[in-house]
Amino acid sequence: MRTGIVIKFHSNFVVVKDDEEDLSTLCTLRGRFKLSKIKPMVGDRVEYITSQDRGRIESIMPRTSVIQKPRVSNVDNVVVVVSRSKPYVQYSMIDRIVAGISLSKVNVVLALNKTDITEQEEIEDFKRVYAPYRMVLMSTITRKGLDLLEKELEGHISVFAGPSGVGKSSLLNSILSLELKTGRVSNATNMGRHTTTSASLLGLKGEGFVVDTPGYITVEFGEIAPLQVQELFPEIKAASPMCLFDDCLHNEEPECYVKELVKSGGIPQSRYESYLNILKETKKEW
Ligand SMILES: Nc1nc2c(ncn2[C@@H]2O[C@H](COP(=O)(O)OP(=O)(O)OP(=O)(O)O)[C@@H](O)[C@H]2O)c(=O)[nH]1
Ligand SMILES: [Mg+2]
Ligand SMILES: [Zn+2]
Repeated sequence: MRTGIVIKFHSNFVVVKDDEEDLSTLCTLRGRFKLSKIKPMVGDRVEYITSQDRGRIESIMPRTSVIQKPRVSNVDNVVVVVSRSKPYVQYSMIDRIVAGISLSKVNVVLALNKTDITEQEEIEDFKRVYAPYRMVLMSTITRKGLDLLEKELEGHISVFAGPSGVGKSSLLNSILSLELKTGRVSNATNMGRHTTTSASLLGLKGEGFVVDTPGYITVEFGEIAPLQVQELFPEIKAASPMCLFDDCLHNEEPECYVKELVKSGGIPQSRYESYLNILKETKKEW
């Protein structure tokens, strides 16, 4: 039995990239899968068998995560691409995207792109505000930071997300052109392109994959309880044990350590405001 990962769909087949060899195989599903409601997804880790040059998926391993747009399983990283120049992406928007992703328990990497056209002060402020996060300062034009980003992607399945115009497609191309420069072309690519609505995984130089379709993150925070919102803001969560009340929402409560930190500059004002805005959205429901 071989093990591999579903990298895309091709007609009625599932394309599985082998874990051990540089080999991609068109696979069908074992009969019982078709009867059950289980459908493989891009990103699935599978066991499969081969005969001649075709394969058959025997089992799908439990999924560690599932994201919906694009629909991919086992995503480790969401790289949130943003810029603070053309377009100037507001912190409130960045906070919303990052908090939304944190709900699904996948790891966030913040990529500040377009540093070639961004004021140094702006870059420094970004570093201060988002210090709790893994972060790459980069430019697809000068290629600054691309090596660091590639390190973050190594050995993982990653998807790019972020507002329009920040450079998600440019970034994908930059990384893939690096791949082409090293002369490595995956077998799956040789099967030719076909139009498809589903995402596919592109193999990186080393271990790891990126999803070919950038994600669009829209989130409803009405689903979560007020006390859960701080789980989405690591610096607020970290300060909360010092508040007077165990269930402090860091809003109207007295002797709130979070509010003290905001006053003294230990927690950025913008982060706190984003926290309060999301908190308000949860309130009606609970
Ligand atoms: N100065 C500068 N421009 C960049 C950089 N990266 C991308 N751009 C430019 O920004 C514009 C938008 O880039 P895209 O890659 O299309 O952005 P996107 O995030 O894919 O946008 P959508 O597909 O609309 O979501 C293009 O004109 C790019 O050439 C960068 O690092 N520096
Ligand atoms: Mg794009
Ligand atoms: Zn508090």
